[in-house]
Amino acid sequence: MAEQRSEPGVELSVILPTYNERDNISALVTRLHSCLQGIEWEAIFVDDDSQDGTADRVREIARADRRVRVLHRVGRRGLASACIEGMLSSSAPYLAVMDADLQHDEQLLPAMLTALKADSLDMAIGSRYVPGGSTGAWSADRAFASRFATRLSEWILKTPLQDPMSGFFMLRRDILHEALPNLSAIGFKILLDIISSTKQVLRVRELPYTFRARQAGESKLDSMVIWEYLMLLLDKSLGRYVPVRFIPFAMIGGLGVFVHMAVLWLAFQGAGFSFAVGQGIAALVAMTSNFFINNLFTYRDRRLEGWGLVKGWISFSIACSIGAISNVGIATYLFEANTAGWISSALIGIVVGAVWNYAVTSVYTWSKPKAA
Ligand SMILES: Nc1nc2c(ncn2[C@@H]2O[C@H](COP(=O)(O)OP(=O)(O)OP(=O)(O)O)[C@@H](O)[C@H]2O)c(=O)[nH]1
Ligand SMILES: [Mg+2]
Repeated sequence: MAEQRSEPGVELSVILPTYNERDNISALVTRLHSCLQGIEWEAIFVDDDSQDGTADRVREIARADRRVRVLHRVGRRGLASACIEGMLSSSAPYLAVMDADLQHDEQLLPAMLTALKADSLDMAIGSRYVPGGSTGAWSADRAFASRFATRLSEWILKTPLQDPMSGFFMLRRDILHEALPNLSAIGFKILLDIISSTKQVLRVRELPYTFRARQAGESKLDSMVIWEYLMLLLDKSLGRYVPVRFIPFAMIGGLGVFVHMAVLWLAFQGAGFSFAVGQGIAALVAMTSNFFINNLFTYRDRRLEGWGLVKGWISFSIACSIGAISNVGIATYLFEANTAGWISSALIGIVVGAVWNYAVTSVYTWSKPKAA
């Protein structure tokens, strides 16, 4: 059979996560062309179904430029998971991750590649905190938040780094595959996730660059980024022992007890309802508020909306009612059979109820999104 290969494969894939970045795409591709001359590269945009037509814009460019393509994800959001999927869709031996909003200095890419090859490093990182680098025109608040988050990350880091929060880096493919089984894929901090997921301490070099100001489009950073960051730290430290979502789920459950007591007090003592009716109202209010808080925080990446929200609330209420009945039933059985004292009986009942609620609602209320 005739030899079919004609062109060399790609050496470097640049992964560019996008959410509403349409007006930055064209300038970014032009800049990549000018700084990556002499390198076999491709740009993989990973777009989470942006409303502004980012994916269409990339496809338009890709029709005239085979170095460019888009991975269009539907029904999912998340910077870290987008980067992972982008990297996995590539066959290149070297992988770079870079923001698509022109804030990262693309001119650093050739130096990163040279450093990886010449000095047999595992990873090269664009760093704002080594000499010569800078965060540019950041507000004092943002600079403080970034420094604080960096300090917190020392808790889980194996490789000491000046800028583990950077979203701009290049690595060898085998490092990604080594980290893959342990990745959390939560939130914004994909570099931190990778570095803390490999068994070995990585050989890393940080190269300085200045973080540019955003020209077009809007920042996606919001206060939820802090929550997702905490979830990542929890998953990396306790995820081995307990599913990370169980922790906020149980904390919100604890909060539900206070809501229950407050509503019971209002209904029973204040409004004069019978104890049984007061209990019913209190349980319903507590379950409902727990459902909404979990939907907002614990299952933020799978949050239910519209009709899904109503269906989710019904399945959550049914599951938690069964959980409450088994909680009381088990505690009563243990206590009456003299197996445990009243405190231990009650605590065992609570734990069984909480695990049941978590397990059932994670499968039925917030099931994993179906393939689109
Ligand atoms: N695919 C995907 N990309 C995202 C998501 N959130 C943010 N991005 C992209 O990730 C990159 C970084 O997000 P930014 O909002 O710019 O975050 P930042 O650079 O830390 O913050 P600013 O300095 O305020 O811009 C940008 O290219 C975004 O379009 C997401 O949920 N999914
Ligand atoms: Mg940005």
